[in-house]
Amino acid sequence: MKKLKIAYSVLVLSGIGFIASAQNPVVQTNFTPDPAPMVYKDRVYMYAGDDIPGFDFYYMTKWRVYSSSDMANWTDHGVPISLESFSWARDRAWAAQCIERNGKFYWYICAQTVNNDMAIGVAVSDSPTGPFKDALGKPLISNGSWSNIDPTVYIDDDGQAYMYWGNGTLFYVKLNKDMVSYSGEIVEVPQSVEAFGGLRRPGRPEEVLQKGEQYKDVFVEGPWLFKRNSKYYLIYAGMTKGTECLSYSISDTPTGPWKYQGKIMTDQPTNSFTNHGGIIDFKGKSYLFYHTGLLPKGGSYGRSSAIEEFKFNADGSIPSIKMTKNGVEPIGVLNPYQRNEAETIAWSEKCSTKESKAIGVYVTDIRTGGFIKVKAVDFGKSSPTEFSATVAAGLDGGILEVRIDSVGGTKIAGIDVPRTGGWNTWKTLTSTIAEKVSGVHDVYFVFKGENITAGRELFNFDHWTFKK
Ligand code: FUB
Repeated sequence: MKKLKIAYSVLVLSGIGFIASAQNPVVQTNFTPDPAPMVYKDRVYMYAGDDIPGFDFYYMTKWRVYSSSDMANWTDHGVPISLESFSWARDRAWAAQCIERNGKFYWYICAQTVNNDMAIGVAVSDSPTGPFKDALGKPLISNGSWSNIDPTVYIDDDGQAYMYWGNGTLFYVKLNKDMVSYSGEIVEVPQSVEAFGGLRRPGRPEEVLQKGEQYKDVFVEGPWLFKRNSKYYLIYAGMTKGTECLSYSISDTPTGPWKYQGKIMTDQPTNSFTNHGGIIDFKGKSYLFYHTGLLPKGGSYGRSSAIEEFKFNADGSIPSIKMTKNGVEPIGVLNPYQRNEAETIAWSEKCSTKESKAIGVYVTDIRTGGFIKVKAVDFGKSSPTEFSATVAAGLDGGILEVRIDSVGGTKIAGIDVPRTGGWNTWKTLTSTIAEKVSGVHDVYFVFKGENITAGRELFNFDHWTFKK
């Protein structure tokens, strides 16, 4: 048994170099393609899809929400909407975006209809995390076209809302103030060299390049509209050497004419054919959200959200942005003396999340060798005296250790989780603080079982707190 324990520590410690700094992909418990960030009050909400790898197409049935106040620790709010939420939708829960107007939240989605075409719908809620309800009971945009995907909505300073969308062809329409109907015609924005850098070559996919030809750019899909210093920016998935890139165009009006500006993110190791982006400013910094296929077991049909901080150039142009593993640094601290959800995570391994009607989202599928890292936890000047965690175990349970600064770092508390009477029979268990801790630290909740080779599910974990 002793030998086994030593082998385990070496295994864990050897992984620290990568683990300690990684922030991308942002979510490790699920696949999260097509991220759409929204700033509301002092938090960023990230709306994403849900790739189900193992199929040879984008088979997706639901949409997820996460939020963060510091850009590093992301809280999982579960699955507020799915294909089942829209009676007219039968398949392909593809890219979506949620925006707020007058205290209501409008989540624009696209999905395949019973006629096998794609349509855009909208769900509404009083809260950014739901519950959401299909606002119309039918699509907002449905006209038999396969191009009705990837809606993005922007409300201009004069209150006029615009919705852009498209695949291969870009469209827009003016939304009414109710945000669930539109006025005027749907306008098609012509593909042109001036607007999007290149032309779609008829009858030939862009990735097939003839000898001596140069790759051009083109609007492919995934538009994202925003305004900065009186210029309108349209970022979108363009085309590079055989995969999508992120490109952008600008205009003096929200309806164009658009002027192509170049590629933002291109020719980088991504392991995914598609990319899909969104840009926000939050607490004085600018962030690009995008996706890659870089999560283990990921790929073109298993994509995950990632984030990079960047600075606009002095002339307002967007620099070329690199995909990184390190992602972004926290821009705030986490208070350990409040109730914290176990599903508030900066990085995790060997666990996943689930939701129940009774308690909402919780961490499940916890295995030996797994952990949850929470970044920049501020213990203050004096040490806490107690740690408590709310857990449930249908079988033997396991050990929940609290360590600081690394998976093998100083252990400050530990809880032996017994069989609680069921996987949803929750018990709050307390540990005294073994080693005093103060100041700001990364906290690791490390999961261990008695028999480390068994790899069985240990316990479920809902929330935690420290007490002084
Ligand atoms: O996620 C399915 C589709 O792939 C999206 O709608 C596109 O933007 C591309 O990312």
